[in-house]
Amino acid sequence: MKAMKIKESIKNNFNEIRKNYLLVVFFVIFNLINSTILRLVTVKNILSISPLLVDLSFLIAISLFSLFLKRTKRIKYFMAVTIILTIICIINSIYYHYYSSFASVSLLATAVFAADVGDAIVENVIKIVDFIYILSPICLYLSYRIIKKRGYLKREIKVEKKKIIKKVLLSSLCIFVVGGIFMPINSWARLFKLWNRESVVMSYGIYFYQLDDFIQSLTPQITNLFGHDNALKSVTDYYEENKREKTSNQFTGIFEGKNVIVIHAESMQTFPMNLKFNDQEVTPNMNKLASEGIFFSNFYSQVGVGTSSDAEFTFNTSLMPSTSGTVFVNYFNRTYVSIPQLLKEKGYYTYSMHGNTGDFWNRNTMHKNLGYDKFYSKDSYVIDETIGLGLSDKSFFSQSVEIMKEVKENEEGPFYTLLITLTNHTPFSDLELIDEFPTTIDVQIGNQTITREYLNNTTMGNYLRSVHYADEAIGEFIEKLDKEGLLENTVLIIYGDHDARLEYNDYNLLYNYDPISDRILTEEDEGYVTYNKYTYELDKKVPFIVWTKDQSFNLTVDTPMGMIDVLPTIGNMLGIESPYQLGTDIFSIEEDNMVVFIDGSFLTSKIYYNGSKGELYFINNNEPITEDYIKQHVDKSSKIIEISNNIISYDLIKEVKP
Ligand code: GP9
Ligand code: MN
Repeated sequence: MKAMKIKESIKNNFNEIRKNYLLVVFFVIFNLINSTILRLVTVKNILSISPLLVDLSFLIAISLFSLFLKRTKRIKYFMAVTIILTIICIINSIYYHYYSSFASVSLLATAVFAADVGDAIVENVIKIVDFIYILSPICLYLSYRIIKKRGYLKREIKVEKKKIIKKVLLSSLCIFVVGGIFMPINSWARLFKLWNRESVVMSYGIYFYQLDDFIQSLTPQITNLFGHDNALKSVTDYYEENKREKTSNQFTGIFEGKNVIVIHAESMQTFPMNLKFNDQEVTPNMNKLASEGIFFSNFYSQVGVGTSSDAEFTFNTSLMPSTSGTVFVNYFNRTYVSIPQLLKEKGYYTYSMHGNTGDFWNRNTMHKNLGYDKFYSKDSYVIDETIGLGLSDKSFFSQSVEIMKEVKENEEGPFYTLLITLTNHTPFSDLELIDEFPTTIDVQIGNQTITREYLNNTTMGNYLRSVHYADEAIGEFIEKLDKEGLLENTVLIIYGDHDARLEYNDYNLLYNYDPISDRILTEEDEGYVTYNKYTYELDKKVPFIVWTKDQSFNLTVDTPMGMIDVLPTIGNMLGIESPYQLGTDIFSIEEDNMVVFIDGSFLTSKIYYNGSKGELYFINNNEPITEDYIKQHVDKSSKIIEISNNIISYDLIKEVKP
């Protein structure tokens, strides 16, 4: 009997909606299609029920506001909301191609830089699929025209607003709760922490994610009101529980008092260092430095959406990038302890050089805050050769040597300088000034030698050609430094700032192209090189090299290492340390090291753990892994991100004295 009644009421409600709220139905359907397409092209979890239900409940809830408008006016409301939701889908679709994450309102402040990397975005990031979403407002409007023509909107219906509001809110809530049942346990925590944007969209859909992000983007202003005391306690306790003993090792103080030259190598990854084409190394100069110096071959940059600026920040402070916005733009006014400051206390003159505009990533302000005495940006250079984003590396380095000569003459004491390169930046398409670097492959078929195009004129081939140029520029730079005596009593440090944002298929082409059959091998083929989403992540390694003319080390360190470990590691060599450093001196590690990524993922020498999907990838199969090992590392990676975020968001270096 009860079932009959429920069935009857569903039928009546359904008829009422069909008769009186068809426009709402179209509004919900077309926006639901958009959010589903977005998940299809990004996190690819289109069959997941929870985000679909949460999106549905969100759309039903916001359709409620239309009730307060005359029926003939409602289309304006629905069109306005649909256009906003469509723009959210388009922005996130484009953003995901480049960052493999979702856009944040807190990044609006960095949108000003988009113009400078415009070509990179247009050529490399925007894809046709990003504009499918536009169909949604168009279809909604066409549907409106059809039902209007049928006289559907003429009849004014008497609604008991209170009753309808109750019904709509109740159904929206029920749908949300049902969606919640299908979510993983930790998805609720992730809604609040929001470092793992992918997993939030996978559970809650894009609309609820963006609402959550908007509320959280007010964090910098709000948290100082509410979360401060908890954050202060968590950071104080952390440094209490993790007191760093003074350790020393064979590298302690070995570079104390030496000049320091740091090269921030744009988009330089490690895998090209192992490649040769037609008997030519892609990176002969980096390879020489790596073989003579200390080469950290299992090194990751740990950047978030701040890319270059995140790399600089973590390199200099041994803190993680911010999970909401970027430090250089949103938290530039906080107090930090950084390498330039620490070296200045030891009498160094510290300066930075970069051929791009000084406002890019707010460097004019942030470099001062990091303790550089001077920042030479675009205005300090003659822009005599432009490639890609700006001044070419070869011209930048050549002009920088002149600046360095002048600084050496005029400034007392040792110097610390950072040079940020630019040419090797996505989309690697401005190549006319870059020498050819054929990535062809010869193959013997019968008594014929055939040259296959292989990577030529592909994204991977263009990237390797651009890397070869960047390596040549570094080689020329070192020669000039040596000629000017600027390598005497000097240590050279080179790091890749982040991966080049190449796609999975770019790597698969590199590893699985078969010149004999002139096609890409698949898992069924003999000779197939296993390439999956985890090897793709592990390939994002960047080089970290420490080299001096005064001494050969011939040392390769394959312990997993992150940018966060740089200050502790080179600080030990230079005789400096930050009381806030969250990383570890790699030469003081007894067993294994853990590299934490900004979305909660991490790797050790045994496993890679994907924080978004909660999945494990075994790097070292012969080592049994316990549940406890995983839990310990998951907790530790969350703690590192939480403490670093708290220090940055609440400006706690001013208050906490470890
Ligand atoms: C911009 C250059 C590149 O000046 O550092 O920045 P990125 O796009 O790599 O963050
Ligand atoms: Mn960069």
